[in-house]
Amino acid sequence: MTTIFQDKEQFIDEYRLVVKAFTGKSFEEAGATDRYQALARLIAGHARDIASESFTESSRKHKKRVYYFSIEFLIGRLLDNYLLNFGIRDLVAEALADMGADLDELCELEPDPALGNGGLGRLAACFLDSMAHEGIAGYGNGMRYRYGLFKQEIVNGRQHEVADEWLSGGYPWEVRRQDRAVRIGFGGHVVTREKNGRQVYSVEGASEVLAVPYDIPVVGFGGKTVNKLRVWSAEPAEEHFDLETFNHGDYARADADRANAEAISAILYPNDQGEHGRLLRLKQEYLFVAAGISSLLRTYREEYGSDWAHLSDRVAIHTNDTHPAMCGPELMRVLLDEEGLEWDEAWEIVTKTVSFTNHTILPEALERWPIDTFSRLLPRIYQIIEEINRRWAESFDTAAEGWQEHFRNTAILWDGEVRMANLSVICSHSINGVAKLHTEILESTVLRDFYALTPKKFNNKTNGISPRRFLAEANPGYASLISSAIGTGWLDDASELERLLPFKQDAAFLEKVGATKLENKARLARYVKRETGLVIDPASIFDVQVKRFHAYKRQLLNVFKVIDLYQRLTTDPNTTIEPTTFIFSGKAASSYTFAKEVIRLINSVADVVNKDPRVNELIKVCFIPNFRVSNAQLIYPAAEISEQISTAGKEASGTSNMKLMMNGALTLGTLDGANIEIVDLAGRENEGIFGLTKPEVQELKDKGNYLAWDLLNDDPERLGRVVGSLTDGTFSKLSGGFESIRNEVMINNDPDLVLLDFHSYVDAFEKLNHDWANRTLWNRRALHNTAMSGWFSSDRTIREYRDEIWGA
Ligand code: 8GP
Repeated sequence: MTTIFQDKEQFIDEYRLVVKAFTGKSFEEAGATDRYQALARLIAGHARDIASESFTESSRKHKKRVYYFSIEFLIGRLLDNYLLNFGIRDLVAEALADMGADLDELCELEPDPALGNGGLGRLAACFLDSMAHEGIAGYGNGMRYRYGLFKQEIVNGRQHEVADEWLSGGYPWEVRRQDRAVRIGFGGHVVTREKNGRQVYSVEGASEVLAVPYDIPVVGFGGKTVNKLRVWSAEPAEEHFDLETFNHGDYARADADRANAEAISAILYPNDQGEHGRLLRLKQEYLFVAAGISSLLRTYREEYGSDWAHLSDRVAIHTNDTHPAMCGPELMRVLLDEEGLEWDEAWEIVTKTVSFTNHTILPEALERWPIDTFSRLLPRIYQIIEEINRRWAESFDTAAEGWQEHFRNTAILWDGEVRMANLSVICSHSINGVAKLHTEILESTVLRDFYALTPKKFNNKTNGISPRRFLAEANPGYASLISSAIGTGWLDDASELERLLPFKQDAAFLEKVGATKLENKARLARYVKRETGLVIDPASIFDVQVKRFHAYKRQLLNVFKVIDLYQRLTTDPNTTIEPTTFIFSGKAASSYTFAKEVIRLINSVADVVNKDPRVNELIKVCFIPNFRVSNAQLIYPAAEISEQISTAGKEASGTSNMKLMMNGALTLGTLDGANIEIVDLAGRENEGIFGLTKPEVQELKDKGNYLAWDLLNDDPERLGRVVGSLTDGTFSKLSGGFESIRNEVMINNDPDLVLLDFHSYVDAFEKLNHDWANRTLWNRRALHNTAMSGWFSSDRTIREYRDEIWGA
């Protein structure tokens, strides 16, 4: 463990100096926000010192550098996390208490950067954490969105999107690196010249913007390695402030260049549905790719000169989904046009350096760009892609039967579009999925033609999560209980959590497991009360589904269960249930109407159920607005039931399933994504598994005879009543009925099989719900889940990437 302060006194001295330098005030005079800012600056300063040592050390040892390209990094708050990773959380808390301040209160003041949508973005952040922990010289490369995604507010049950001004108070963790800014060109046309008997290409007439990097330190647990995350901001390449126009009063036009350039890094697209084809998004993708490649090559040149043949021995470029797919062509462009390499030479370097992870099989999420738009915005990159595509076509044996079919499925350019997934695969030496089933689906369906050609390129890397952030930091009570039993080694090596298994027989310990859960539930209840006014009972079961809203994740199935329970409790005296609070949280993409309607339905059901004295002692429905890393850290530790109920085959992995498991929740889930591995590790008897399996879903599709109406007609009492309630006024008081949801289920024939899985789901829920009555048995299963969750540490995942993909 590297200590940055010898003792409290040293910390206090340094802290006072920073407060004074930063605010001009003494610590006593400074307000809470200034105190937070100064504390973060102090820690960030130390982190940067160690980062430069880590960098020098990796140069000295010729460590391979891993660049993780991701258009999202959902890093969450950093102060608490870095204090923990530096091993000084208690020291700083005590020192602050001596000074009359409270560390938790200061941590609460940190803005939560909204630099991601969901799973993919948070995974990237856990990977940074684990790369630093494993001592890998690993760097994030992404975008600095001024307004991030959006802030979600709920008005009359509906989601409203508001700009998230997370940077407005200043972000103490970042440092602007003007000296490393890169000019990025868009548009123009390709010019060809002859030079020394060779064709040389360049782009003329492009309009340029400046990509300016901001560096954020990434502190690994133990504090020995500090890496960095570099995020790019778009600015005008030249100051073109038009004074004359300004003096005529046209202020907006006077600064139009700035506004146009800055638009590129203004917002993150919530692009999980129907948001493709936006020019600004394509600009974002190229900007962070081109700037990142330029920046890493500059470092390489400084260390190794122009020894390009060995680039792949020293550098790995990992592309997180298809958003950085232009890494391949951009690296080709630099090697060909700027460094003068021949195509074959450059291509070998590129394909040995670049690797690719796919995160979703949903066809609507696979990126495609109209060739027209693409080639106009990025003419030289397009030309290179054309050549890659031409050579790809040429590589087929046209005498072989069925080659046309293989080519059609693998071509990069097809039907007037650039297919980014195929581009990513062709440019990469490794392609991985994010859970066992997901990788199998990639190999057998989505990318099957590629798999047939180069099976060795494919591999699985089941996702993971940071045990520091999602157990130690999020759940301090449980974490210290665990450490009291098995020591603190699990923070370094989460497989040590298995040493908790013998404590399953220790009744007193199990009681403490239950007691920490109860405290966490009380903490969440206070947060909910503060944020929404709703009172929820910590003595009830907390049943939790928190994730992005998407049809395949089936929040609708969950709310159908709640409606069914509500209807049975109010009509059938034989219905029994342990008191339960149904907790939902998550954002829907702003243009995703169906998902937003499901949010409105949940809030409308909440409005009715929570006000109905016949049931509101037994069930409550709670929607927590604006799901983000910081409130996620309050929700996971409070959960008893983890809802992971996607239609089998649709969820690539899921990661909230792992976070909830580690915090001792039991999974109520389908055999989908990483749920399958959870069951393999923890045993089916410790979870609540239900529903169709992937092969069963497949069989149903192949037969093509599923009819939602049949199910409804067979079960008017329950399913019929649930579906009927969408349009009969039961839940329409808040803001109207739910015809569109009913149509999705009945007219669109229930594409996500909500009705089909309904009964097995409700039965599995009720079984778990009744199991809760025996608290000793329940706590034993909870502890068992935590004990078996160590394999889901992102440290394990990252070691697999290191050994099997990056060779770092
Ligand atoms: C998610 C997958 O849906 C989830 O199953 C998986 O656990 C996670 O990635 C990490 O691998 N996919 C996305 O978040 C995603 O595709 N986001 C795009 C909107 C950018």
